[in-house]
Amino acid sequence: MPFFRIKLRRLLCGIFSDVIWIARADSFQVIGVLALVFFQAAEGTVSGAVKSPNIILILADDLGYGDLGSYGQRLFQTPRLDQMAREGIRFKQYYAGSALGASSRSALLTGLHTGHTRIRGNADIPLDYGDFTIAELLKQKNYHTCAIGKWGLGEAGSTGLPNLQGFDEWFGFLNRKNACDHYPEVLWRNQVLTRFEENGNGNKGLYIPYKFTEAAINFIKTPRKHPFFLYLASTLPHQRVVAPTTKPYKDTDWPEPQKMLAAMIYRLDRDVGKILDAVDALPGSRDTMVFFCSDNGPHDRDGVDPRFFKSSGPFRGIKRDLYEGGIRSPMIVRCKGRIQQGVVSDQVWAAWDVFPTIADLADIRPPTGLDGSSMAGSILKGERLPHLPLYWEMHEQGFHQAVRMGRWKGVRHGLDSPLELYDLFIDPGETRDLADAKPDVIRQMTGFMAGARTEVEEWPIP
Ligand SMILES: [Ca+2]
Repeated sequence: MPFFRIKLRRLLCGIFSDVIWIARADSFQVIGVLALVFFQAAEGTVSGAVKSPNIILILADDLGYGDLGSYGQRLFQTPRLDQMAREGIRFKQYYAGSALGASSRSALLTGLHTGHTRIRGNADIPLDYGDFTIAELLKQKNYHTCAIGKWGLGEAGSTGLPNLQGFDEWFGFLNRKNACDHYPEVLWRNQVLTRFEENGNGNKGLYIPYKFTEAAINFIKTPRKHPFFLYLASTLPHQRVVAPTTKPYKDTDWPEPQKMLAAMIYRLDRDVGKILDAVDALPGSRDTMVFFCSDNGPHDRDGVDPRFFKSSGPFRGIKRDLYEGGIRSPMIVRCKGRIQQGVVSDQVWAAWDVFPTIADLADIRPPTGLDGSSMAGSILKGERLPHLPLYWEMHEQGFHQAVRMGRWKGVRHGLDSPLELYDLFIDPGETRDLADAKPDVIRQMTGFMAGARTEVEEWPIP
C-alpha cells in the first residue's frame, strides 16, 4: 500500500500526458494504461494510512561530491552515510542551490533558484518578511519546526532570523563567519545568547558540532502530537579545518590539513549515524524521512588541497565555481521500510526542488511561483521526472551564470562573455567547450537565461 497519499488530480494530469504520448506511439495501448491508472488511483485513495512524515534535512557545509565512500571516495571512510545510501536512495545528479553557502541555503529554504531567491551571493542581505520558507509552509500543517547549526540568512535584529522565518526553535550561529569557529564561546538559542564556559578564555573544551548533534537528537526524541521538521545545518567540514584530534587518520602519511579534514568528515559521518539511530528508535521511525546533502563543493582553505582526496569526484571546480565540482552534491534520502533501499538514481534535480518535494510529502500545496518541482514521485516510486532547465547565478568576484539543460551544461562569466558549452554525457569533467559546434543549443540556452532571472537592486550586475 502506498504510504503517502497519491493525489488523484496530479496523478491523472501526469497519466494523461503519458496517455497522449503512448497514443502517438501505439493507439492500442491506451486502454491498458488507463485501466492501470484507475487501479493505482483507487489504491491510493483507499490506503487510509495517510500520515504526514517527520522530515529531517541535514545539510553539510562544503562537503564535496567525492567526499563520501558511496560517491567514490577511496582514501577515507564514511560508513554511516554509505549505510544510509544502502538503506535509501542515492542521487547522482542532485545540485546545490549555489556554489556558495548563503545563496545555496536561500535557494534550499525558499524553493527559488538564484535568479529569483533573496540571497544570491555571500553579501550580508537577510531574508525578508515577504520571503516564504519551507518551515513556514509546514507550520500550516502544525509541524513542529527546528533549525540547528549554521543559519547565515540574517543577523540578530534582522528580518531574516530563523524564528521569524518559520522555525519554532533555533540553536546555532546566525553569522556565517562566526560559524568558522568550532569552539565558540557563545551561540544563539532562539533570541538569547547562550554561553559555553568550556570554550571560555580561549579554551577548546566543547567541539560545537557535537553539541548540534546532541540538540538534534534531543529534538527528535521529544514526544509530540504533530510531526516535526528538523533542519540541521552542520558546520562540517567547512574551515577552520579543526577537529578535536586527527583520529582515526593520525598514522597516515597524509599532510596534516588532509588528516584534519578527513577527521572532520569522519565526525560528520559518525554524527549522522547517531541521528539515524535516534530515528530508528522512534516509535514512528517509518514515518521519518531523512535527507542528506551539501551546500556547495569542497573548499581549499587552511592548507587543504581538494585534489588530494579528489573531493570534487570526477568534476571540474570547487566551491565558488559554477562548474560541476562547485554545485554537484551528494543527496541521500532514507525512510526505512517506506522507500526502496539501495537505489541509485540519475534523476536530475536541485536544492530549489526540496521545498516543493517536502510540501508534497507532507501533502500541503506549495505557494505558486516556485522555481522547483516535487521529486516525491522519484523518491517514493522511482519515477524519472522531467525537469525544467536548471539555473544558477553568482555575485562573487564578478557575475557568473550556469545552466543545465538535458545533457548540456552552459557556463558564462559575465553577461557579455561567451557562453561555454559542455556535453555532460560524454564530458562530465567539462573539458571541451562545444559552443562553436552547437550554435542551436547556445541560442536555446541564452534565450532561457534571459528569462530565468529578475533584476534586483541588491544584486546589481557589474
Ligand atoms: Ca558552504
